Amino acid sequence: MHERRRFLRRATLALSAAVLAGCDRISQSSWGPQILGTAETLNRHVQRLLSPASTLAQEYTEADISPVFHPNGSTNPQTDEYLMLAANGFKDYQLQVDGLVERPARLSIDQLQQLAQRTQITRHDCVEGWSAIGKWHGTPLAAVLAHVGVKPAARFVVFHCFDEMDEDTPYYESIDLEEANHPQTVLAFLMNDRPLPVANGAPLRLRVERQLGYKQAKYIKRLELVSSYKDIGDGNGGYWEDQGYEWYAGI
Ligand SMILES: Nc1nc2c(c(=O)[nH]1)N[C@H]1C(S)=C(S)[C@@H](COP(=O)(O)O)O[C@H]1N2
Ligand SMILES: [Mo]
Repeated sequence: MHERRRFLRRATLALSAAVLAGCDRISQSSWGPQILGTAETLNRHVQRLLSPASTLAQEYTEADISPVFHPNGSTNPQTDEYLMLAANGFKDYQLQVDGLVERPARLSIDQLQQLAQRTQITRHDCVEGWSAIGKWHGTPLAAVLAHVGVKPAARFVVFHCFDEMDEDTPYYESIDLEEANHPQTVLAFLMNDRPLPVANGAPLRLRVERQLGYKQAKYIKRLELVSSYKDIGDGNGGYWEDQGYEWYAGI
């Protein structure tokens, strides 16, 4: 597995170099700068060539589920809004969905459940060097997007979270619409057959299984459809991205 990953990394680098070599010419044309604006975007495009949109992350069996799923990052949000919701078991929770959508909505967990449901057992890989296998059950993000109707100008889904990091900066993340509509991209409310624990992101977290741990936004408060994430946070598409991590965190 490691060998294969190393091979893919190397192939990615080689391809990036090859594409970059042709890049000067491409960036003369009007669409060039948009598509090849940053090495980051390029990296994502090259990764997509190696692993197309339809690729599924590996799924595991019940026997593979880790006895402990180590909570990481925020594990106990302390904002007033979150504490109020937590105080009565998140019964009043509603996911806000707005931005570039036809029908902005507020959806309870029950309403989400009625849209569609999916279960998957997958491996979570954190950049800090640990992995864990967990069983996730929730609503595919694609079903939520279909419910609200995505406007043509929308390109990304931004996940705004309840928890605040240093200096009151809220955690946030973003993925593009291709990733958002992938069958394994799920808004999960059950973990290992039980309501998601607070430590792991209650009441609702993202599972976007082909990417690293920091993309798996916990404590989701609001989904915002945007054409660009430049005006959110420091403009790099996520809390950790604003500290220098890659936006496309492919595994
Ligand atoms: N809202 C929010 N989401 C978050 C984080 C966080 O601090 N806040 N940490 C991320 C990181 S780095 C990891 S590895 C996973 C950890 O998920 P877990 O607590 O279920 O293990 O959540 C991710 N999502
Ligand atoms: Mo992580």
